[in-house]
Amino acid sequence: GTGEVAHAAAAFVRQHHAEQELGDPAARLAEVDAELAATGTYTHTPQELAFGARVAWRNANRCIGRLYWQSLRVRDLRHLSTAEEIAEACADHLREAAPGGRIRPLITVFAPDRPDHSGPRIWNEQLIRYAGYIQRDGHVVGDPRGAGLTAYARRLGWRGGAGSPFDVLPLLVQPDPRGQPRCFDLPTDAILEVPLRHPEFDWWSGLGLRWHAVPALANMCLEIGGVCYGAAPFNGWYMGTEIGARNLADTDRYNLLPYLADRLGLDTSSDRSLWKDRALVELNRSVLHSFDSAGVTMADHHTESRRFLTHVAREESRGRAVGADWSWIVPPLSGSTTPVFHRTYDDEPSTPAYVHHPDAHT
Ligand code: HEM
Ligand code: NRG
Repeated sequence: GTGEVAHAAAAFVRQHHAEQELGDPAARLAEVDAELAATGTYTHTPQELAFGARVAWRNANRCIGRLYWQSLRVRDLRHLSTAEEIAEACADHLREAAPGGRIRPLITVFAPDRPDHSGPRIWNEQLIRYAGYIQRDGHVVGDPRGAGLTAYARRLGWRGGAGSPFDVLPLLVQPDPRGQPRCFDLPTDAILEVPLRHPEFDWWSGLGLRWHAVPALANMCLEIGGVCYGAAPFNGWYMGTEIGARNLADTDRYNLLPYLADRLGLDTSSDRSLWKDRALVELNRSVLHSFDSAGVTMADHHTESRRFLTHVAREESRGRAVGADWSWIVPPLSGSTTPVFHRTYDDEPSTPAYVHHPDAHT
C-alpha cells in the first residue's frame, strides 16, 4: 500500500543523502511526500536512479562481480513507451555495453510501475539467449532453457529461427500490462558472439560451439525506495565458468561433457576415470582462450574470487557489511581452489535490490 511505499521512499532518500553526503534530506523528503500524496508514487531524480541502481548491484548477494559496483553506467530511458522504442533501446544497450569487445557494466532503465498502471516488461531472461527446439523424440536442439520462450515466440508468429543450436531468440517486449508482448529480432550488429576454439586441439573449432559475449539479465525488477522498475536490463562481463561449467555442461542445458569426453578419447565407462572432470577443464580452457583471442572481456574464477574478497574488505572498511549467498558465490568448478570457498557469509537481503518477479509466460 501507499504507507509501505512512503516508508521505503523515506528510507531510500535518507540513505542517498547520507552516503552521498548531500546534507539535510528534509526538503527532498517533503517533496517526495507531497508527490506521494498527490499521485500515489514519486519520481526519482536521475541522481537517485543511478545511486539506486548501483546500490542494488552492491546488494546482489548472489553476485561475485561486485567490486566495481560504483562504476555501473546508467541509461535513463524512463520516458520511452512503445515496444519499438524499447526494443531499439535494448539493441543500443548491447552496442554500448561492448564497444570493440571491451565490456563495461551498464543498465538501461525503462518506465517504472505506477499504482494504476504497471510499466513495460521484457519477457526474455537475457537480451541475448539461444532458442531451444523440442524434437518429436523429446531431444532439444539448442538451449533447453530457451525452449519455453521459443515456443511462445513461435505462437506470436516468430519464424526467424534457422533451427541451429545457437539461434538468438527475438526480444519479447510487453509495453504495458494489458497488451500481449511483441516480437523483435535483434539486429545482427548488436549481437557479439565468440566461436570456441582450444589452445591445443585444432579440431575443437570444428565443433561449431559458440557463446554470446554479453550477459544482460532482462527480467529482474530493479526496486528502489518502494518503486519497481520492471524493465531494467543490466550487464557486466562473463566469468568463464558460467558458460564452461554450466551453460554448455549442465545435463539440462547443452550437456556437452559426454560428447567432448568421447572426442578427447577419455574412458567414459566409469565415473572414477574422472572423465567429466577432465572434459570440464578442457571446455573451460576453451572458453577463456576463445574470449581472450577474440578480445572480449571475460573473468576467470580465480581472479574474480580474489576481487570479491577485496570488495568485502573494502566495504567493511567503509562500515558496510557484505551479504552473500555461498552457494552462488562459490564457482561451479574447482570451488575449493578459490578463496571464496573457505569462509561463510551472511545472506541478509537489503534494498535497493534486483528481484525476480513471477514469470509472465509460464
Ligand atoms: C549473479 C558475475 C556484473 C547483478 C552473478 C553470477 C555471477 C556474476 C558469476 C552468478 C550467476 C549464476 O550462477 O548463474 C558477475 C561479473 C560481473 C557482474 C563477473 C562483471 C562486472 C553484474 C552487474 C549487475 C549484477 C553489472 C547489476 C547491475 C547480479 C545479480 C545476480 C548476479 C542480480 C543474481 C542473478 C539471479 O538471481 O539470477 N553475477 N556479475 N552483476 N549478478 Fe553479477
Ligand atoms: N549465469 C548466467 C548469467 C548470470 C549473471 N552473470 C553475470 N552478470 N556475469 C549466464 O548467462 O550464464 N552480469 O551482469 O555480468
